[in-house]
Amino acid sequence: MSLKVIDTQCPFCSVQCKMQVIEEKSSADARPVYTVVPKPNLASEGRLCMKGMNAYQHVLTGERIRYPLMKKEGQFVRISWEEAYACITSKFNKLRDSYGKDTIGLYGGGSLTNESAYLLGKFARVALKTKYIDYNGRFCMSAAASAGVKVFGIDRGLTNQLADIEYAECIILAGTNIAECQPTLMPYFTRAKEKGASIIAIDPRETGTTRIADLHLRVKPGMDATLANGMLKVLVEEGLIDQTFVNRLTVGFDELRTHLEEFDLAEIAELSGVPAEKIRQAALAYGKAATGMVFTARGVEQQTDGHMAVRNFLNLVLLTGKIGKQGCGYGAITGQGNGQGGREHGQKADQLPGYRLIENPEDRAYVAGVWGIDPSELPGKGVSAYEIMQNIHEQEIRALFVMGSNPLVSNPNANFVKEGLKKLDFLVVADFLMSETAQLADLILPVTAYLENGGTLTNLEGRVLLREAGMPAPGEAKHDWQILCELAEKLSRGSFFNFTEVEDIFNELRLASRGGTADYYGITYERLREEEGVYWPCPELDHPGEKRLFASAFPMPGGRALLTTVENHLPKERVSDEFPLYLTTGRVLTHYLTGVQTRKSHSLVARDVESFMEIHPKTAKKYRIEDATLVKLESRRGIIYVRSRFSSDIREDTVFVPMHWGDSQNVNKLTLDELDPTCRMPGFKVCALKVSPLVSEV
Ligand SMILES: Nc1nc2c(c(=O)[nH]1)N[C@H]1C(S)=C(S)[C@@H](COP(=O)(O)OP(=O)(O)OC[C@H]3O[C@@H](n4cnc5c(=O)[nH]c(N)nc54)[C@H](O)[C@@H]3O)O[C@H]1N2
Ligand SMILES: Nc1nc2c(c(=O)[nH]1)N[C@H]1C(S)=C(S)[C@@H](COP(=O)(O)OP(=O)(O)OC[C@H]3O[C@@H](n4cnc5c(=O)[nH]c(N)nc54)[C@H](O)[C@@H]3O)O[C@H]1N2
Ligand code: SF4
Ligand SMILES: [Mo]
Repeated sequence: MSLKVIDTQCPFCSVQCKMQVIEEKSSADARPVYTVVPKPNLASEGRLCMKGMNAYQHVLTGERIRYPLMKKEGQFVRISWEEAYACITSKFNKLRDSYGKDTIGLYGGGSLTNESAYLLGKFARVALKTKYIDYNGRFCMSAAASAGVKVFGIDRGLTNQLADIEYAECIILAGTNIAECQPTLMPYFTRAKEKGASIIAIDPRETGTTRIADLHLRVKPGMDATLANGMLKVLVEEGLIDQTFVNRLTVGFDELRTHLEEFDLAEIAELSGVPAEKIRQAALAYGKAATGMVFTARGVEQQTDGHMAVRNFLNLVLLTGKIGKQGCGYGAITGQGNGQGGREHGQKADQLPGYRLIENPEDRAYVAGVWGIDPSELPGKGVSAYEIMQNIHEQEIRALFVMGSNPLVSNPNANFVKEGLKKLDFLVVADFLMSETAQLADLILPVTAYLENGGTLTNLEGRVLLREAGMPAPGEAKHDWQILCELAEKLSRGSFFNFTEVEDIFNELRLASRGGTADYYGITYERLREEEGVYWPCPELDHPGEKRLFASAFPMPGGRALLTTVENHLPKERVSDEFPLYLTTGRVLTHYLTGVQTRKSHSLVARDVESFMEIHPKTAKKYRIEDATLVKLESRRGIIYVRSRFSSDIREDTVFVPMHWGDSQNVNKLTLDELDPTCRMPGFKVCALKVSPLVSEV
């Protein structure tokens, strides 16, 4: 019998729970049996959720892509890496000769390690010299990240450690479903509750998270900024302001106070769908508590006013001075495994490593210096993820290189996106499973998965963690970073990508981020192996890493954070006689994002095999819909078919559908492609919908 123990961390969400995968074989040629055990660590404290427990299944499945595949007459056929690289270079060169450098677009993801994300950004700017690069984090973190930068001067998911949560006397959970999306964090909140904390949840429906709340504000989809205006108004009127903190560490209070005077609480109640008395109760509970924390996630952020909505929640934090000390702070609950690091090192259209800005001359000069190029060679900023899809439609972009995302299922208005992707002259997808987007590709490059691919990832606390590789690559799969280095060589830019070890890339990233906002300079692989992760910013080798931000001031002019006046914004698409219901979208416990990985796991599929629509029984009755039957959902952009699931816990004007399925159950065929004006986040969480029973026509 042989036994192999692989120390790793879960590939899914931002908690990055540490775990061990144990491979047992009764004889040399017997089929291995796998067991997963959690490993104690500072974030999950040794817990694993159902997805982590089963995360070996999709990696060890027979459905892995093992060889480069090229589409010939509609079928994928195996080719060699040499052929694959030759095809890419010849297509890219031809297209660039005809249409210019910006004809190639790159599209990355928040599952990539810091090293691969960094290298993808560098590959775009140095190997291809295109301005068009963006990533799926645009749909995930952009509202909270842009709000954090504007208000605090820095964006890091949580401003403090998870360990601080139990010291909060009042916790606001706005548009976050931790029970299903970061389940191993729930005990932090239940522990706070046991110590007497009151919890306020803001969500249009009841979830495992709202169930632990003392007060649940069942907000109308898209009306969080308005609701927050109501709470702010109560705080000011009741004098629950930390005036010393406001005077010393913020700007904009007088404007905010005057702005709030214009609002009427009854009107806010009407607009937001939350009774005035409940708004008051929530404001009083948070305002009167000695300590408190506010968390937001995609419910508040994936809106066409997501940036401003988050800023209004930050107003709550700042007016009450509840930040920078134990039991106080703000958290944008990061989503993907490396959602945090993936947004710091240059795969976003306007960013260079370390959160430097591509349009800032000093930042350009610094990074160009590290990369050994002239700053004038760096392109300017490109456009956001969905705008890349729009440019593809207009054939401004004719080739797309996707690494670590499934844009066909995760972009809004999926029918439009599919039409565009089909217009491309050349689509390359680097993945380890056959995603819906990969099916449309001309060329698929097989990559290694988390068990085989080492590198660093930064969890939701801003803690950088090292994940070591534990298995050999299957078939001819290569690491993402390896592909980028080899391709750069073929494009005659190999001297800038001369890396043989992933650690060498990290060491260059450390330099490139040095002195930037997300400064990783003091973090080394050696430290990561010795310590249980290191928080950024960490500017020097002997720096412990910043566990709690803003203890004395904000990295803003005069050390002061910015208060914001926010209007009562309405969703971009309103209900009508034809489309009478609101559709909101999100997640369930068992599946992850577009489901490419979790739909390959038999244990997870056994729990949720298909999509569904959560609907209030009263609403269902109105539209002649029975429980557990197939229904047709239609918006102004598309149609999907899912099974109904009755729940008296959802608002009667709202229907919820998860995002984890493709094709005829791809909820993004319905969603609206209006973008937030500041951060370009789509409004995934509201559009107008029509529901009808699916009856066969005889
Ligand atoms: N099981 C599981 N876990 C995951 C993921 C997954 O796919 N599956 N994905 C990971 C990723 S990348 C992310 S970004 C996170 C996402 O984590 P969350 O943001 O917590 O997840 P969502 O389900 O998208 O949305 C959260 C809640 O917002 C509510 N909501 C909808 N509309 C509104 C609104 O207008 N206002 C308010 N206040 N709430 C609203 C929904 O009902 C839902 O309960 O989860 C991470 N963890
Ligand atoms: N309607 C609606 N739409 C949404 C959302 C919503 O709440 N509602 N949420 C949005 C959010 S928050 C997010 S984060 C996006 C996510 O959207 P996507 O990025 O499209 O989601 P994933 O399913 O994670 O796709 C990742 C793909 O990369 C592959 N992959 C995983 N790890 C690696 C790796 O290390 N290297 C490479 N090369 N490939 C890898 C996987 O097999 C998978 O095919 O969806 C967004 N779309
Ligand atoms: S999905 Fe998230 S909470 Fe669950 S085991 Fe993985 S990292 Fe931990
Ligand atoms: Mo996300």
